[in-house]
Amino acid sequence: MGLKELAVLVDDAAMQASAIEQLTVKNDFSIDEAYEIQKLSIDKRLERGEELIGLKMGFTSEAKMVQMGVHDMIWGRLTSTMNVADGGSISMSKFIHPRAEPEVCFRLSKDIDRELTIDECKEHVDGVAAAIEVIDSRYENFKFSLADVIADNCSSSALVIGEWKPMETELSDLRMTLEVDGVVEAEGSSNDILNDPWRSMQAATRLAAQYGQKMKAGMVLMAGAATNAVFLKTGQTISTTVESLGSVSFDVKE
Ligand code: OOG
Ligand code: MG
Repeated sequence: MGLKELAVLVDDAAMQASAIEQLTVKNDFSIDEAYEIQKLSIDKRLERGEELIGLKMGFTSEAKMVQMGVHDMIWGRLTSTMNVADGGSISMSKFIHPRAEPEVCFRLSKDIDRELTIDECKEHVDGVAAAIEVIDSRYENFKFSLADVIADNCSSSALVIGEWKPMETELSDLRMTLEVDGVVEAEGSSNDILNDPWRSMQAATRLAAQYGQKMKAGMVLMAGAATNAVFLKTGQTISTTVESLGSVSFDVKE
């Protein structure tokens, strides 16, 4: 199958919330080709009127790499329909087997088109926030290879961003938790994200430049989960609390 046809398969699976076999079972493609499949599938969303609202980093913590058995950093794209208001809800019927994970999110204040140093990253951000990412692999049993997950836009399916805090907020060594109905189900530290979430932003600037993806002022960047991800069930309220950044939550509806 060609890259365009593979992009249609992952896009259809996401739109219909219906799991598919891993693409690499019957197709052989490189990591660069996997990123091309991702881009082509996102282009389909943009053609339908969605907007690119930011980028996300994945596998920036040991906990995530161990949980998913994948050992390389990945990046994906976030679109407007994935954005859920803090305190809002998602509807279970639009997902296959969603999981939630606690993250830190950056808001870009300037366009970026090259790899930045950490100090430069700080000059290109005007807000940081606690956030939750909902990931929903389009592959059966949430199982994939590195090439598969990249082609599937790194499982991105929804994000919830808390109140923006000043960019100067110290991000090192902050306790991060994911709560289900108020009970802590996963716990880590902001240092679990590449030892410093700013390093995730720096890696994003490098990877985006490498793949020709512009980062624009106003876009957001999800730094990656600090802990393993937790499966969602209808009726739950999911929240994340990041020390100094506060809490963010959403409800899981039918
Ligand atoms: C891939 C996405 C990983 C993160 O924060 O590490 C990710 C997956 O686990 O399905 O978003
Ligand atoms: Mg994530």
